[in-house]
Amino acid sequence: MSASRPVSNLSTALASVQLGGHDRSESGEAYQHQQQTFEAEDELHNAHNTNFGSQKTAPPLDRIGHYRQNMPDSGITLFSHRSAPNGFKIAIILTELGFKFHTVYLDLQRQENKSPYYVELNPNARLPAIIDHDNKDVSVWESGAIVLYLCRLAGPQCSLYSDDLAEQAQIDSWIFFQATGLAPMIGQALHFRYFHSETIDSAVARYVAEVRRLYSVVEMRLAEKREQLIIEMDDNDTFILGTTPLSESKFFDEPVWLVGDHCTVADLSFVTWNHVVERIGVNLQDDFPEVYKWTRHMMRRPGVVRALSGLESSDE
Ligand SMILES: N[C@@H](CCC(=O)N[C@@H](CS)C(=O)NCC(=O)O)C(=O)O
Repeated sequence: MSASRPVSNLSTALASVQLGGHDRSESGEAYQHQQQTFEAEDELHNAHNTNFGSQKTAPPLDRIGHYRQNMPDSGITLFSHRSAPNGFKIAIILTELGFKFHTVYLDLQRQENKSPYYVELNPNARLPAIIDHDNKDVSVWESGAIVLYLCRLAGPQCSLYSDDLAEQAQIDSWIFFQATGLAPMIGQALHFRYFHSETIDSAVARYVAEVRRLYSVVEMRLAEKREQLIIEMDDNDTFILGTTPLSESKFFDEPVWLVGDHCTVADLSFVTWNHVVERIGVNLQDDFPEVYKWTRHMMRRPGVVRALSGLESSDE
């Protein structure tokens, strides 16, 4: 690990990342072709023991295969990418919960996510995925599922979850909303704005409008939580709810959270995505002021700062 320079550059590096599908590469054909053009690991055709079911001949050993032969015997491995919001989302949760983990950054230009050794871990060939070395090297994929796995792993007292079933259900709802609603829409908006082969204004407009609609759902929730906080806490005689602007309450800038009265994985799952929406023309400060304040509060947390710097253990 080299601890001297930040490797996270979420908003600027996104320009070089393909967020969409990859046509013929989905079949693995392009991956194979690509690997032949890179000389780096071609000599590593040695015997190896990674399990490929009934397949008699294991695929040529690439960087991921090699890593899997030499894995740590404790802690967690996170497979990520330097500009993947979903990968840093998991780094944040791992860091906040105090798990020991090691990050392997995949090279998407080299289609390392299509490596058979990676697809065996994550059949969807996307990032992130984790391996839990303290639990029979089980692999978990889909960022929402990873978040929930980590909460369970942390135990009933998990500081970022809840021990109340009703609150758990609410936290899970926001996690699913973020992973299956918001993130894919931002991904599509970025794709049509920056990467699509032709300019289709109506597609950009459609996805940006949907992102705005989804952020308004979050804004509404946080605004309700703020109103509730002010009603409960502001005993100032000069503050009259419904008459005095909320901005005059001393609780106007206090942190409020999606569920309950403390920060949970429901909130933290949004941080990295809130970072990139500026690139599709969504200005959180102007258009979604509660979302903006909420993001700023989360960005001040030491665990978030550390995870976003990418300076925890990595393979470089
Ligand atoms: N629903 C998945 C989405 C995963 C996903 O699309 N990840 C992006 C990075 S944020 C990726 O792997 N992109 C590479 C590619 O599309 O080839 C999750 O939440 O884990």
